[in-house]
Amino acid sequence: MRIALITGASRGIGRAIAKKYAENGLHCVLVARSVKDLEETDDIINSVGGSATIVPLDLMKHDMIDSLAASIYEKYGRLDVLVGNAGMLGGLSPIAHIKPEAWNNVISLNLTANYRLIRAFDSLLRLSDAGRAIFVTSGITARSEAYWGAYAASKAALEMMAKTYASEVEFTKVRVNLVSPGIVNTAMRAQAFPGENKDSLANPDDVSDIFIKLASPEFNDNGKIFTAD
Ligand code: NJP
Repeated sequence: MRIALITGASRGIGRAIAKKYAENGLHCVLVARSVKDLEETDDIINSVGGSATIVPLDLMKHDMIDSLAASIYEKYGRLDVLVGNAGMLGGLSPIAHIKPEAWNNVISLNLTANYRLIRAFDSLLRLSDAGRAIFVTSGITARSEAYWGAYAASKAALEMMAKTYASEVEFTKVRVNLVSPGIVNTAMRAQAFPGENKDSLANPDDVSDIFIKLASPEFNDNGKIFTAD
C-alpha cells in the first residue's frame, strides 16, 4: 500500500485530496492542528473504506517536522507521496502595512514549512519505488495584485523552491510538481472574499483528481505547475 502524507488535511482542499487518495487505496497520514477536524477527515476516509493516521501538528513548529519524518521512517521505512498543501492567507493589506509577525507567519507556513518537509522527507521519498512530492501553489503568482503581497510572495518562492528540488532529483525515481487549484470554496477563500456567492465556486472534491494523477508511479513529468481542471 502506498503511503501518502497530506498537510492541511483537516478541511478544505487537503481533506478532499486525502479522501481521493483513500478511495484509490493509499494510506493517508493526515497533518494539521485541529484534532477534531482531523478526526472528521478520518471518519470520511473510513466511510469510503480507506485508512488513515492522524498527526496533530503545528507546521510552524518546524523541528516537529523532523520528528514526524523519523516516526514515518520507523513505521514504513519510506514515504511514497508528500503533499504540501497547508497554507494561510494572512491579512490582505498594503505591503507597507503588514505587521512583521503576520509576514513571518505567512512565510513560515507557506514557504519554510515546505522547505522543512523537503529537508526531512527527501531521503524517505528516495527510498520509495516512485516518490512523488506535490506542492499547492496559487494563480496569484501570475499576477501582481494589490494587497496580496505576503501570500503571493510566499507562493512564488514556493514554486521556485519546488522547481529547484525537481531539478535536483531529476535522475532519481522522485518526481516533484505543483498544483494551482483555482478558485475553491474553502475557509481560506471565504476569508479573502467574505461576501461572495459560493454557489458558482468549485468544491474541494472537484479539484482532487489532479492530485491522484501526480501521485501515480506512472506519472513522470517533473518540475511543472498543473491546474486542477
Ligand atoms: O484552505 P483552508 P484551502 N500547521 O483554510 C491547515 C491553496 N489555494 O483548503 O491547522 C498545520 O480550508 C489547516 O488546518 P488547521 C492555499 O494557499 C487555495 O483553501 O487544523 N496545518 C487546514 O487544514 C493552500 O495552500 C485556493 O487549522 C495548518 C489547511 O491548512 C491550499 O490551497 C486558491 C496550519 C488550510 O485549509 C489549501 O487551502 C488557490 C499550521 N500552522 C490556492 N495552518 C482556494 N481555496 O480558492 C493552517 O489559488 N493549517
